[in-house]
Amino acid sequence: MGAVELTSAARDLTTTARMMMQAGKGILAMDESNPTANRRFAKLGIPQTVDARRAWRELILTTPGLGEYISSAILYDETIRQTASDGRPFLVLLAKAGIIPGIKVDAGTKDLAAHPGEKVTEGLDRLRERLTEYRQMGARFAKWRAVIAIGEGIPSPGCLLANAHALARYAGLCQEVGLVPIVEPEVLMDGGHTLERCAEVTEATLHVVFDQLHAQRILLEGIILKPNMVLSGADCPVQAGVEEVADTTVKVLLRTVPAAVPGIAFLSGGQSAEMASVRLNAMNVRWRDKAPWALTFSFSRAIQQPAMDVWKGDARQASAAQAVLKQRARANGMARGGVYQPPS
Ligand code: 5MM
Repeated sequence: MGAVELTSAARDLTTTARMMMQAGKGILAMDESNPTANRRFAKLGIPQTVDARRAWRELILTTPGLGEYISSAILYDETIRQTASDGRPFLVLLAKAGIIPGIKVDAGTKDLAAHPGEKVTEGLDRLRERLTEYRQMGARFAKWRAVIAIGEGIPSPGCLLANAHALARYAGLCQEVGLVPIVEPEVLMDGGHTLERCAEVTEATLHVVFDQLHAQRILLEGIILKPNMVLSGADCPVQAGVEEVADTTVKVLLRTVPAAVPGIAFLSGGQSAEMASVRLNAMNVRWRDKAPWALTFSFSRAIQQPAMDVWKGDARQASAAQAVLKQRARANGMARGGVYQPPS
């Protein structure tokens, strides 16, 4: 067990984590790797180029008032080094908006040997050096995503352990250099499984993750957890209602996530933007007084997609797209406080 009194380095981590979890705000994930960003562009006929990716990220970062609802933004290696068309570095735009910069540092998923249908996230090689560089550039936190699929006989214990161990090793290296690790074990919503099966797998996953975080001596006060919501599989014929999703998700988290963790910031995982907001709102309405941690968002698609559908790579649509982006950020900021009113 770590010392109960925090060192000053540990206090810095906890301060950053608490700032990321401030009331009425959440985290914007804009850390899509190039293949993912290109895939989303291709669907809308947007050129899959560095310039188009830069223009999209500039549109996001110059959205007026974004910092009213966004505490922090997760960047990608290409993005953290980019500048706006007027020459200002993206990191300067973020500072101007009062948004804390962070960086995705995993190197993506690969097939896990001897485990058909399962993945393991790579990226531990040279991670210490990469984290040090990002810290020097101004990043204050990092993100690593593990992916757990639900299927016949999966996830296996070997897959859960391999992914949780990597998450914990990453978290330790982050805290060593003063970066708050966002720990993201994503149980995928793909498949025909029930809500109960998702709850069972999410609970098993989080148990192993926190066991490994403990084994690697991670300061829990200095991490943010980024889990999936507990949902019916996308192809399940019976889709759980909003309150059932909210209650099941929080009950699973209460069983697995220590109260020392300052905040939980959900991924959207392919839900519609509106459902992601409504479900987060329900969690805060129903559990705000009982949950020991902040419950907020760290959405990518559920914030960006409606705006990208308006933009479609056309500069003339930039202002309209920014208005939609701000609307989604505001909806989620409200949901963070349990005061979101969906449009009637
Ligand atoms: C699950 O993906 C994360 C949250 O995004 P959604 O809210 O859209 O589910 C997201 O941060 C993701 O980890 C990044 O976009 C990076 O993904 P790739 O697949 O490009 O590594």
